[in-house]
Amino acid sequence: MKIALLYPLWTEEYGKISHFAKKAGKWPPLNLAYLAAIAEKQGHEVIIIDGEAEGLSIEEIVKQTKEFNPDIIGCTGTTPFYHIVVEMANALKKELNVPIVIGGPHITVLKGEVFEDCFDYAFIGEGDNSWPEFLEKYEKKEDVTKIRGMMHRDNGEIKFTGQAFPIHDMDSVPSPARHLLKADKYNLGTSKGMQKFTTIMTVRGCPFKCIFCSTKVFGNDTRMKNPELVIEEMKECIEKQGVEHFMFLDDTLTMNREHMMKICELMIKENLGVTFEGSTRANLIDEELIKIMVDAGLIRLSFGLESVDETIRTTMKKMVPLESYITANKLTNKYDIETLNSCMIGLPGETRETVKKTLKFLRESKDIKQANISIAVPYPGTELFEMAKKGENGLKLETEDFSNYRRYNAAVMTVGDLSPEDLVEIQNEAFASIYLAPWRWKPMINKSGKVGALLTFNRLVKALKKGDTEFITNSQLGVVEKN
Ligand code: B12
Ligand code: SF4
Repeated sequence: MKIALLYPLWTEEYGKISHFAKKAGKWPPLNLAYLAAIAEKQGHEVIIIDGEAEGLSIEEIVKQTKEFNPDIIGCTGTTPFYHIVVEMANALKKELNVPIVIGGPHITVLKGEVFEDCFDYAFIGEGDNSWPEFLEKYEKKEDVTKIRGMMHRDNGEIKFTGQAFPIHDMDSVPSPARHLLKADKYNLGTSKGMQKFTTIMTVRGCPFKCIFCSTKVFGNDTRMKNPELVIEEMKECIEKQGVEHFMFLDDTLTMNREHMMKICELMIKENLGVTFEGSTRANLIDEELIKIMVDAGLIRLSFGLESVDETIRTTMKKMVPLESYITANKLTNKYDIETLNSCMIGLPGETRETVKKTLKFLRESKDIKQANISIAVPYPGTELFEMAKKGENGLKLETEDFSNYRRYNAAVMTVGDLSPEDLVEIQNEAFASIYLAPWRWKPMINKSGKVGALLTFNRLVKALKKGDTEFITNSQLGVVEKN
């Protein structure tokens, strides 16, 4: 059969700040590449159209899909951009009479609520077992309605066979079919300049339970890919796609210390000569581990710091002591690793005072060289969503229009006295406040480019024009005048 896997352009939705989003957006759609590999293994002919990477409109995606003339169309979607996938599927339905199937985090959580008519089948949870079974049965014209992990309609009634069982043997999942992607489209700014990069996943699942996190596809059970196979996958990316930098997508990169150690040892032994980065918890690193990771090519590490307020920290259940961030950043600085500390405003208990506390901490902690501020979003299926819906902890859910469920320039909850508009304004000022520190400019320009730097400057000008710089101190403004 011929299978078209489609990923629409989504960063345009960010309007003026779409440049930032685009920088983050040109990432390979790894899920589609996994599904493509499974389908190719069964002998099907597959294409992936990455509308985001190639800047394609929905009309253009429809045109290219028609030219390919597929037997099945597959798409994926996260919460805030699901409406674009629906728009694309509706446009395809008008032109092509083939089943359109959907999977991914949004439908996995909301199931029947978002199983729009434009979709014929939906995959709930991990697709690695249900997708090949579906393809095989569909091709043989056998019954596909009993396959575990799927939804379909029976005389207009939605039927669901239960969430797919998680894959236990990660080694049985074929490596993503990256050869179907245009490798030169995927570049990422790092301290080494723009690098050809790809994403890679060596562990699925996360045992932690942060209230804002939407890890509903992979769940709490962690499963690891054999390090030898990880290295094989990396080698293929280097040899066939010229990949220079790897972004590890594991939820917590150093969750299993021995596993990471082994991967790094093999990277060194095989002399891969690439760089890599990932995200982890500040209390899950130590010097021995960091040293070997650096020897293997680690150049950037991200931590989720979120807030410094202890009450907020307890409520969000992150369970990483605040002191760990100082120790961890000191350590990563020692090894010259660019370190990003992600903070969040608008968690339960947030007030203007708690935001100021977080910003003060970031201003005064010289060890924290790079930070980022997003707005807490209550993704459906999270504990935060339930709290906001029930009006607990001073939260009020203002909308269930999921297209606003982004982390930048949009907020959907009132948090105590802070309205969604207040949170967007505070995010602007907080960004400006963080990036007024000159030692943060270089890493920021590396990551976002000169246009990104101008946009951050623009945030500051906007804040100053308003004549309200509550979150920017006078001494910081002095820095602006001098520069
Ligand atoms: C890399 C990543 C990104 C990259 C995107 C890269 C890309 N092109 O795909 C970037 C940085 C751009 C990004 C942005 C955002 N992300 Co993000 N991201 C991730 C991350 C870390 C890995 C995604 C991934 O590749 N996973 C591996 C694949 C294999 O998993 P998967 O997509 O779930 O696919 C499996 C199944 O869902 C299923 N499946 C999926 N699609 C389909 C389709 C078919 C036809 C079938 C059969 C099966 C199937 O089969 C797959 C294999 O089992 C996840 C966390 C995670 N652990 O997954 C968050 C995650 C997906 N992101 C999330 C969010 C919230 C966002 C943003 C909204 C953040 C923001 N800026 O506001 C944006 C949205 C971007 C978008 N277009 O949707 C949430 C999604 C929550 C939700 N309810 O939708 C996640 C789950 C993080 C979290 N724990 O909260 N993200
Ligand atoms: S935020 Fe990170 S550590 Fe917390 S549950 Fe999600 S993936 Fe796990």
